[in-house]
Amino acid sequence: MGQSMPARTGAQILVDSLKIHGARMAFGVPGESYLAVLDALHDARTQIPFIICRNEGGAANMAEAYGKLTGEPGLLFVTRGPGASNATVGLHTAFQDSTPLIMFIGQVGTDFMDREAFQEVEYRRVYGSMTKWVAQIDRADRMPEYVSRAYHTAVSGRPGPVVLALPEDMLTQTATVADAGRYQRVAAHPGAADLRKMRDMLGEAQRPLVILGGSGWTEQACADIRAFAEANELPVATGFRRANLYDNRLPNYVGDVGIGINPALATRVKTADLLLVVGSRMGEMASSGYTLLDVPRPKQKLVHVLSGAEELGRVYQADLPIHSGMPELAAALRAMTAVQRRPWVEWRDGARADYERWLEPGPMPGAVDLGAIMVHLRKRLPPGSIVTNGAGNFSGWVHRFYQYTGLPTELAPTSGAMGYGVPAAIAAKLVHPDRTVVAVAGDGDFLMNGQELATAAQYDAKVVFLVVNNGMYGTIRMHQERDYPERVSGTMLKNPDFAALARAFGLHGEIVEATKDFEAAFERAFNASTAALIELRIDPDAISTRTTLSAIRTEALKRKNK
Ligand SMILES: Cc1ncc(C[n+]2csc(CCOP(=O)(O)OP(=O)(O)O)c2C)c(N)n1
Ligand SMILES: [Mg+2]
Repeated sequence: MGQSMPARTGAQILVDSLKIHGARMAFGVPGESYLAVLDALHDARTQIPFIICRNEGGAANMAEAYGKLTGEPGLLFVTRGPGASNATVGLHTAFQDSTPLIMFIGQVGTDFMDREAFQEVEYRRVYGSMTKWVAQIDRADRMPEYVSRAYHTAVSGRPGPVVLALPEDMLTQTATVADAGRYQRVAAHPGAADLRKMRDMLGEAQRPLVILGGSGWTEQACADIRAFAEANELPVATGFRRANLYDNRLPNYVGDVGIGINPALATRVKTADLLLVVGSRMGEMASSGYTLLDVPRPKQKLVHVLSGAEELGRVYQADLPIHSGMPELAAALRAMTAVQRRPWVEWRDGARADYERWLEPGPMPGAVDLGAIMVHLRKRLPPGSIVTNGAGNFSGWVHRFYQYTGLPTELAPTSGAMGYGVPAAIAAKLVHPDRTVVAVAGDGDFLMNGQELATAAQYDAKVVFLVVNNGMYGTIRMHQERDYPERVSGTMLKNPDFAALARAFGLHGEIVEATKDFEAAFERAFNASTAALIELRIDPDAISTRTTLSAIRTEALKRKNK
């Protein structure tokens, strides 16, 4: 058998391994350091198209979005030093968002290694704190082993990013070696005693609340959780930027526990007597700065389910910690007999009523009302549409007023990274060509990866980009006016004409300066033969869904002069 096996280069063994593990596309920016991989990808171009990007930061965000969309590792290829450095933002997001991703770096050859040769970096040190594993593959014959371990590491337990460095000479070395099999995700299952105890706790509760979050979910797992929640008539909330884990239109969905949480929901989280937290770490953003649950011992009874054992007990001491994958837990909950006594139906309906009130936008200064635009998109976008965003105050309108219709319809960085929404939307359109994809970006946020409009044009990814232009880094300005009123520093922006910019990339572009013009502009963008961009010129005073910049400034001045 071994005799008939052909010798292959390290690069060919790598690409063959990726095919075996089910790769459907890869993202990156080329480098002379991994020409042999590019050559092997040439042979595999129908199975694994290589999506070339304009900055590794864009490519890394696309790979991260691919991981979020599919549950399989997003693949990223970058060159050494400069390329790898640009990609870091995507690794950080994959780490914080628990998204499976594998980054391959074309590394300096072993002949020059450790001399600080051209663009040489020691990746184990650089990426040690924001990846699950970093390694360098020094022998072509160990390629199947390393790639298999990378896939297993990225998807198992708490998912996350992995980095593999590929010395240039190893990629052209030949070896005769058997391929590994396809990877298998390894997950813990909830024990029978855990499930009995959980059901007993539910049976004793008066005011229970389910909070869904984290990664590792599948459409089936979401359907199973829904069946469990409906059978037990439970209210369901979602974590920060995880609102698509539950169809927001369902009558037992009660909102998300993100930044700018509905105060009524915050009160309910605090006064619940049982929290079933499934998948969410209840990190700083989901816990309103660790105020919703006491650290380390919450007042509420807590059932905490996480896929990584090392995360259980890290911040919160749960009454019942359960180590389980999300699909495994959800299937067990669906199979569980519903509790008979359910004194919380009124509590659930009250929570839903709080949410529905929160969904109604109030007045907003200026001629373009983002709340009204989100309400329009809620009605206009077909179910299953994917809405992406990066970081900035503009995202507050999306998270509060748009309704996500189930997994996977939301791509947003829990890491709070600006520049995410544009590349994530392009990846979404490539993975799901039949779905409508809308990216919402701030003016600051957009230009962090706006160069990827070229990628949208090149691959004909028909995304509708909405750029919310308030002429500033609004989030920072908001904090600035609160702490240093009337001392604007480092937060004002002079912007390009975004619509003209889109047209320069060969896309459709237009500007909306009044709410009433949005509907027609959106139809033109939606029906355009290319991707399209709409710049929304909003009033800088409209700083959030709840307050204005001038109100914040006045408050701060009053405090200061007291
Ligand atoms: C990559 C990155 N750099 C800086 C920040 C800090 N930051 C958070 S929000 C923000 C401003 C966002 O501005 P914009 O996109 O225009 O949205 P706005 O708040 O004005 O709606 C900045 C600079 C960040 N979160 N991510
Ligand atoms: Mg802005």
